[in-house]
Amino acid sequence: MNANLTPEYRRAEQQLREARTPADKLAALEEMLRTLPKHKGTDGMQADLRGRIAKLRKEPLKKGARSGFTHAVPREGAGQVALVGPPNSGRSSLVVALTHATPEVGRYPFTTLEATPGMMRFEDVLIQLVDLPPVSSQHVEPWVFDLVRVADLVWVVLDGDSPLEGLDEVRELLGRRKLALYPAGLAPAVADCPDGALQKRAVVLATGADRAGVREACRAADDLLEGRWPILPVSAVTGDGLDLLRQRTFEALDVIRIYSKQPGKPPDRAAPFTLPRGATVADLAVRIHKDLLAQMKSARVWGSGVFDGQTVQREHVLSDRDVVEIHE
Ligand SMILES: Nc1nc2c(ncn2[C@@H]2O[C@H](COP(=O)(O)OP(=O)(O)O)[C@@H](O)[C@H]2O)c(=O)[nH]1
Ligand SMILES: [Mg+2]
Repeated sequence: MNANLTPEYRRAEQQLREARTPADKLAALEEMLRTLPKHKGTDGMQADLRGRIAKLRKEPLKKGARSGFTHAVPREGAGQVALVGPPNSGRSSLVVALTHATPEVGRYPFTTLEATPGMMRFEDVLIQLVDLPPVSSQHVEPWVFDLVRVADLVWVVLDGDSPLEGLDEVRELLGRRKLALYPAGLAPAVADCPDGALQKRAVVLATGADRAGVREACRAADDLLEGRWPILPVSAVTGDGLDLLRQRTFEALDVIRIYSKQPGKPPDRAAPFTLPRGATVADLAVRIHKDLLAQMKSARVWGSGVFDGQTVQREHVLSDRDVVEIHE
């Protein structure tokens, strides 16, 4: 079969062969789906991967399953963000400030012992934040690494008083579990990535921007790291930096928003579908309904890169904010 598979896809395939836990398998399958070239010739492979992912995602819910991954958080919205940081770095406070969720905020190092999801709004999409217990050299709940593996993005949440130490510690502890972070917006650095590690995009932020000296500490850290790990100062108390954080997070997820419409009706602007950048009309059809792709005859698109209402085929690559009408 000649599906023009990319080196990224081959790497993900290799990851799958080496995967030992359901979480690793899930992460590898999702990476395969993400990097699989999307065209007619790979429709079957796409369907197969989607089926295997769906099956694995259900697995932890199986009664009496002994292996498996007990703290899985079902993904919702435009993407899942895992909040990783040292004890008391302000993860739970951010989740409280940005979502309707109510994880406990406290002065004790291990206040948060569960994974607590909440939905953060950015413009017309919702992004899922998952508050996690701390990572520290003293102790990490082992399942925290599983959740990081399957997340779309990591927020490294640092205490603004000592951002550099925190960043080093987080990267070191994840690295031991073969998880390599790289800053969103920059390409993964080969030198930073130990053999066989899973690369995860990260946005790095420091809390406490309302306190004296924190912004300076962030700037000093940026200088020391020569701009390789931009640190965004934020405050859960004053809300400083939170708008920028939402925006950076949306950009880091690298998704596009698509509004579907029915023939003769206005588009549904209330709840866009979100798809990975590079997604096609076929990807959208599958997302809308599992049988729609088989029934689809053609589609019309309004948006950038097309004239209004242009008829396109299933391989057509969509752009952010396109309006799409699918004809059966
Ligand atoms: N001044 C200030 N205090 C904060 C900020 N974020 C968190 N805190 C405080 O830091 C402590 C730890 O916060 P928490 O969210 O529980 O940290 P977690 O352990 O990372 O979840 C709490 O006392 C918070 O009130 C912030 O942006 N500014
Ligand atoms: Mg907490």
